[in-house]
Amino acid sequence: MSDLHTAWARLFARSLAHSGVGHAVISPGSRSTPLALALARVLAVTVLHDERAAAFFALGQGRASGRPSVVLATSGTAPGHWLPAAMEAREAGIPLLLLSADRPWEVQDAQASQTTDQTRLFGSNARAFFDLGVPDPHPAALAAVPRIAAQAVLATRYPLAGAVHVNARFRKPLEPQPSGGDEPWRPRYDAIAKAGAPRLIPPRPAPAPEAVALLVETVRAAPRGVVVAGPLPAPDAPALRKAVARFVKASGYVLLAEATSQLRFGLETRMVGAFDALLRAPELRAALHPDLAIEIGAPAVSGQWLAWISGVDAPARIVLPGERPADPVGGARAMLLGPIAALLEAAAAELEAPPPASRYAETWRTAEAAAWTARQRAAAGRATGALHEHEVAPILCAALPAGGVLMVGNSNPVRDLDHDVPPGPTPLAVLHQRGAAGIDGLIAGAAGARTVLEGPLTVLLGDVAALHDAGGLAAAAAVKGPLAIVVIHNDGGRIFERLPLGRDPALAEDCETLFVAGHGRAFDGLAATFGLGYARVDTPDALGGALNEALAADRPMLIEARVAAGGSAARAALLAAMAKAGAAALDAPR
Ligand SMILES: Cc1ncc(C[n+]2csc(CCOP(=O)(O)OP(=O)(O)O)c2C)c(N)n1
Repeated sequence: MSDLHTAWARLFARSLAHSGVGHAVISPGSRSTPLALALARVLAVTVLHDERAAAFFALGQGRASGRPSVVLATSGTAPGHWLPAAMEAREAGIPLLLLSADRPWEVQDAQASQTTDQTRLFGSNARAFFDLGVPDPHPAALAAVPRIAAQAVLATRYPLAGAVHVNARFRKPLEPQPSGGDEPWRPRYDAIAKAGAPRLIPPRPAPAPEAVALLVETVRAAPRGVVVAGPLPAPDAPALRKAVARFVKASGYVLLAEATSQLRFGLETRMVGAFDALLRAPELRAALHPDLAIEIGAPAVSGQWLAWISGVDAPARIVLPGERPADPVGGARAMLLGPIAALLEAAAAELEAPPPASRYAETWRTAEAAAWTARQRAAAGRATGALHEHEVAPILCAALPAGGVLMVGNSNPVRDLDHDVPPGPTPLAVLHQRGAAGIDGLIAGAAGARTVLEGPLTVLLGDVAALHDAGGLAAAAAVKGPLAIVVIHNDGGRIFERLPLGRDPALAEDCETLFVAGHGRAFDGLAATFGLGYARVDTPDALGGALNEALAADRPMLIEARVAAGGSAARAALLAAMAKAGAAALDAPR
């Protein structure tokens, strides 16, 4: 009797732990038995049946920590549910390790139960694929196990971050066996296991001198400039904040920071948060036209910015996208790849003395101040006592404790944050799912993030996104609070009302039935099924109260924020008021 499969799985699991993996998310199944038992002995484990939610949960852990978690599932359709998380991991550059158990080669293509082709299941959505084969006592095979584990972990981050797939085959018996002394491979195995996994150290990317030179030269020739910060990873925040503050000071540029950039909150610098509103006014576009725009991170969420840079009056642009190219509208003068913070630091060092405060920066500042004042006034004028969609994000940000973390869902919530919450001095880490901009897996992702964070976490998402991730509520139920799941319930996908489609009266009915698709559902039953705290609120005060409760609770709580109808019209009016006030401020004597 030999217990090779147990030893093999333990060696692999221990090697993952040596290589920096801290968490495993396991979806129960038989074929994965040796790996489940092995992972549970060395890693912090969460068990989730829904493999789709499990992968998003692990993705959320990687998004918040920058370290890959391993997801384990049995053979058959189970690993197929990982695809959306793998796609997001690739597009957002988040490390994720997908470990599928499989049946041995001899039963492939033979109609064996729960058996299908799992090799390279994720195609280009996996950064790498490793076939671990069937446990094999050959010394070379044993020695390869720790190396493959270390290499798979490395591949989640280098050369480009994303999901990595490892397929591991097992023959029965799958359970541990009493070893009856028939294990000639054991001494060699023990030596290999004792040595641990090899350390694989990737090169550290440094900015290319010619990239720094180009940046410095271009900035010197372009005194009126902006830095536009789109989505950036939360774990990079400290280095980014320092570098951007230094660069903005040295260049005299204005920082246009979206909430997902990690720069909008907690950075005392020349900052503008209302640019998506301001760029709606043609006279502001003219007055604020820069000599140069430096884009950092993923492409901005702002529709107005994207429209401006793809139009005939597009500003000259240089893109610092990080490790992968990013210029979907085209036309950038240069793309400087590599570490954004280091590039900006190096350029700032060469730009030397800060230029005197420019008229250009002052124009932005004036328009910014006028826009937020106008928004506040217009919002106050709309207050009715009921809860309005545009009130949710400000109430939420006000309730977050210092050092709080906010995860923001796609569709309107990510835009609400930019439209409703001005930049401020309190630091706030913002987790986001902007890689492939799906509305899927957001609750599961937030639950995963909660397990690797110290403080409370709040996730803000729409009602359709919340229903889409109903399976994610099981993930929420698997973690401790405080985790506030705030669902903006406007009964359907209201973002579609704000698209040209939604503004065409001839398509009004189609928009409602085919796109908004109101459902009239409530969340109390779902919350009860999963044992989550629950509150339904429909006033600003009640929302504030529920948030305070959720942020102090030891279990996750779902807050169903019922907002008044007409949120899309209100949004249009608020943005128009901001743009109008910004434009009027240009003419006012200064
Ligand atoms: C996985 C996935 N399916 C579909 C979409 C397309 N989509 C974008 S927004 C949206 C509606 C979202 O509605 P909700 O979450 O209620 O937010 P709201 O639009 O009301 O802000 C849909 C279906 C998507 N982005 N991702």
